[in-house]
Amino acid sequence: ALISHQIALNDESFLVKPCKPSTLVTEFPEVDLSDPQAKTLIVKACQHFGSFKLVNHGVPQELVTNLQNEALKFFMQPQFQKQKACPPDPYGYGSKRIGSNNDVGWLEYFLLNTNLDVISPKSLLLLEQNSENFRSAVNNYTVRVKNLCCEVLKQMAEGLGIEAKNVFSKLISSERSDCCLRVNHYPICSKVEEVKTLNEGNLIGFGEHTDPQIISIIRANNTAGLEICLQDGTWVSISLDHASYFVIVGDLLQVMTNGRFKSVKHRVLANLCSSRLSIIYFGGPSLDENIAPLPSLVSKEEESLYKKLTWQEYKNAAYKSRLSENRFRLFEKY
Ligand code: GA4
Repeated sequence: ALISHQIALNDESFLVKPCKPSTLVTEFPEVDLSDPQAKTLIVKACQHFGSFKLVNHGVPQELVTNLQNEALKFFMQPQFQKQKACPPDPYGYGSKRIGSNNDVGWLEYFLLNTNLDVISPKSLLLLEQNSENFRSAVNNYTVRVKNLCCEVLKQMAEGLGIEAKNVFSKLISSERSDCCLRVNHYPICSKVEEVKTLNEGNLIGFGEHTDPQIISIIRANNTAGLEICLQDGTWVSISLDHASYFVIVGDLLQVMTNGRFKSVKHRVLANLCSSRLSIIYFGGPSLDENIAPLPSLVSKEEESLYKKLTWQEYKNAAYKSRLSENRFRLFEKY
């Protein structure tokens, strides 16, 4: 069980951002990675929902539990300890503020580069500030989740009928790939009750956004909170058991598949009853990688929907934008 400390409310009720309630969808694509049909199901889910649940993924529970425990120990520390790697640049420790454009949320988090070849000073500081156990928990987990990420990306390529089945995965396994690990801690929010009884909707833990990278692989300790936006604009909550992953298509994958896969808008609601800890691995290419629709996915009759940008160009622009902004305009041709 999680023991959660409370983020002091004080005059910070500006964090309370009511939003429309969501519906619960029980039928959501779940892919068993060991199923021979997996690649077909993955492609269907990415076209339709931009996301899917993943079971039988082969990542040992112990690696996840270790990282969760180390992360909790980190978050339980007094504020001044955690703030050694604060403010986030975007790497390091952050609390209530997301990005650099005044987005706020009911959470605290840390964000690290996972590729030691291109690691940032703030990521290093955060690793050094913690124990050897913390570092090995982070390292052991990221090695495995990166492999999983590559496996999923290979199945996507196969499912799309692309001959070179490593077109996507090679971007992640490249020496200078820009991958990162984020651990979000959503403390219990006592304001939730108040807002609910006023019937104003819910409180935002992490506001709506799409992920700019290629792919995101999420694991959470708590079933409630995560929601995705369907193509018709309705929000549905995703119930995740502690052993499943949730995979999200990022902006770059939408571009590379020329719009076949949808980079899905998602958000997290704050919770009244229990705190939430989520671990997200973001698979991104190296900064100088050119991203454009794959030629094999643009048939003669079909037009390429997006122009070419390097990940660095897109990332810089994305990090200057507001969380909920539609960043695709940068890739659009007209
Ligand atoms: C969303 C996905 C990842 O968490 C993240 C986020 C980043 C941040 O927290 O600094 C961003 C957000 C994310 C997209 C738009 C910009 C950048 C906050 C923000 C307002 C680490 C990422 O890569 O992009």
